[in-house]
Amino acid sequence: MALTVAGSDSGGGAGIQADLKTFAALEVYGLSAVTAVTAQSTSEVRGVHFVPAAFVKLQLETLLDDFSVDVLKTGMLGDADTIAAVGEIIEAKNLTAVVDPVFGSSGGHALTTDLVSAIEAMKRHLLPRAHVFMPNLDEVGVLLGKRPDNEHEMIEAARALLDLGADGVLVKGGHLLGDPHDVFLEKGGQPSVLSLGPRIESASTHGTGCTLAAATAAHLALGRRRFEAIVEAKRFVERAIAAAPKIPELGRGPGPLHHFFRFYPWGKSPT
Ligand code: PXL
Repeated sequence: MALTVAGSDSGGGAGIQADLKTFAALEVYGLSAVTAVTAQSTSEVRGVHFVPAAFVKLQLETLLDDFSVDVLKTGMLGDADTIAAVGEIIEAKNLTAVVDPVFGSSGGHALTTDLVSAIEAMKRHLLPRAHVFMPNLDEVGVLLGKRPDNEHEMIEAARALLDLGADGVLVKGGHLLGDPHDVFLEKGGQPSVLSLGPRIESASTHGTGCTLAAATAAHLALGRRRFEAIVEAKRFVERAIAAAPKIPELGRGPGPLHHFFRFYPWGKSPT
């Protein structure tokens, strides 16, 4: 069973919605604690309404008192108090955590109330409790003060994030030019460069980061080891991007992935 702690994307492509679709597509039962509600389409974020940290905590405690959660996944958390509360619960309940350190949308909209305190809280409370910490290059830049712009710098960044206390790190290099590759590093291990093949030219990339983290959490919940879980998750994302159609009905901005590609082609009812 997997539990996502993340924000709602009203457009259905990222956040809680992407996470629950991913869990379901990978046949893992999903729970959710909502940290924020966004008024969002593929082309814009018009507003964000944050859930107070105490109420996020109440959702988590309520769930954890009843369900057996294998893996917790975090996305948009909104503010330092929520980040600290989630970190404390991971510690208290000894949960396996996949942390996607979301600070803003890929369109550049802020998804935290105060960036400085959120960064500090992330480094103090959440990063040291992450089984897998998976920032993209911009998020590495925000956390470490320098955005990697080649593979060597990605490996250095992964080392720095392990030094800050993460147990395993995936630095996602999708925003570098050329074919995408990521760097994986875990405590006591050597860095691995992961690539899946040529970049898929697609306008359907909204929610890619959320989906990758959720798929990693799902594969961990299914019993895979960390490295295999990440490799399987990357495959899932690649196929979900490739299966997504770019049609006008799906909005003017970057479109959602097709999470259920294994079950039915886009647009066809499974019945
Ligand atoms: O991809 C980051 C992200 C996370 N969570 C929510 C979002 C977004 C990006 O749009 O809306 C709720």
